[in-house]
Amino acid sequence: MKRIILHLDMDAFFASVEQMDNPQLKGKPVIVGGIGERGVVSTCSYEARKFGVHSAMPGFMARQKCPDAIFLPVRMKRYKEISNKIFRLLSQYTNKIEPLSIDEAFLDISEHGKNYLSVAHKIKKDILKKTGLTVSVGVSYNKFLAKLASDWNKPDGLKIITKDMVPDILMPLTIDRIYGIGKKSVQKLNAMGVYTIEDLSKWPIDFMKNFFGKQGEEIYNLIRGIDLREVEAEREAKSFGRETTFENDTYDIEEMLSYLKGFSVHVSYALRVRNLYAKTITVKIKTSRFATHTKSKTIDSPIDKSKDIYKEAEKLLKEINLNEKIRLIGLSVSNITDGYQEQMTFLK
Ligand code: TTP
Ligand code: MG
Repeated sequence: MKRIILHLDMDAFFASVEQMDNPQLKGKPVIVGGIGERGVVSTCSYEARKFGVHSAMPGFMARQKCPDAIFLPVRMKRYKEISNKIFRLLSQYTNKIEPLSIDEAFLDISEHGKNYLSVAHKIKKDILKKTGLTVSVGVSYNKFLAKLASDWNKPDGLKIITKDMVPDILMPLTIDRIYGIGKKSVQKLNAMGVYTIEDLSKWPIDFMKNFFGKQGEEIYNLIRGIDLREVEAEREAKSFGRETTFENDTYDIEEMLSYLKGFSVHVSYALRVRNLYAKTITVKIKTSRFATHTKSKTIDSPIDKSKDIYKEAEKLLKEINLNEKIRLIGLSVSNITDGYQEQMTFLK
């Protein structure tokens, strides 16, 4: 295969994190969300799925289906933390990562050539070792097939779809599995006697275009295993920052520092959700007479934690000669890297 695309999807993500954090919950039906009269289920452990519970089901229904289930509140912050950890770990394998959600991503690992299977195994092992969680991985030569593959034998799955497997895999699938065909189209097609990809594959391309409009050609290709969409890594940000103008011009260094502290938290968050690090920290001030001063520092090891960013910003501010009142203060970070590779080269 020329292009190697992985699709990763964590298994029962929120519920697995809860089971990980509280091992007594392992092997038990755990439902995250769905608490309260009007709550809906965010997700549930595979043990609860056996009873027919699933995401988006109203909590009262989930309780009827699985009375012994343990209901837990959603701890988003914790799931994000683990998600960040996973994305950071993935960035050790490639920087061609397209996050799709908190627990799902496409990776283009073509650069690893023939070793793709060992890379897929390694990623699974690595995630398990560092987070205690299992992931299902689909491997193929395009996005559509990779996503199909990751869903193939969940949980803890690893499925490869090669070109020669395509007709056998695709033909029997129901048309709702095709990316881009909505519920209404499925109903219409069913009414026309089209249920499977095999049924749809009998349509000539012009008929497809007529029925689906602009998307017709894309769907025509998809059901033949052709999908040229690239893995779109987030474009690299050049800098992140924040600034504010004081209500009253000030000499008060403590006030300025408290702003810098707030900005550090903001900037750190912006970096961490993107799994990025910064090497240059810049503090900017504007005086009451509108003179602008900036002071920057570039450090050796990239950082992303608010505490570290603040520490540098504090030093920078103290280095600026403040002989006038200040009307504006700002903090930014630049020289952005995806840190891990950088840090690894330091270790060599
Ligand atoms: P999914 O990957 O769709 O589900 P999952 O990881 O729980 O289970 P699977 O093994 O089938 O992949 O969604 C990821 C997380 O997103 C999920 O753990 C909880 C959250 N989520 C919701 O809060 N509401 C929803 O309706 C869905 C589908 C997911
Ligand atoms: Mg998942």
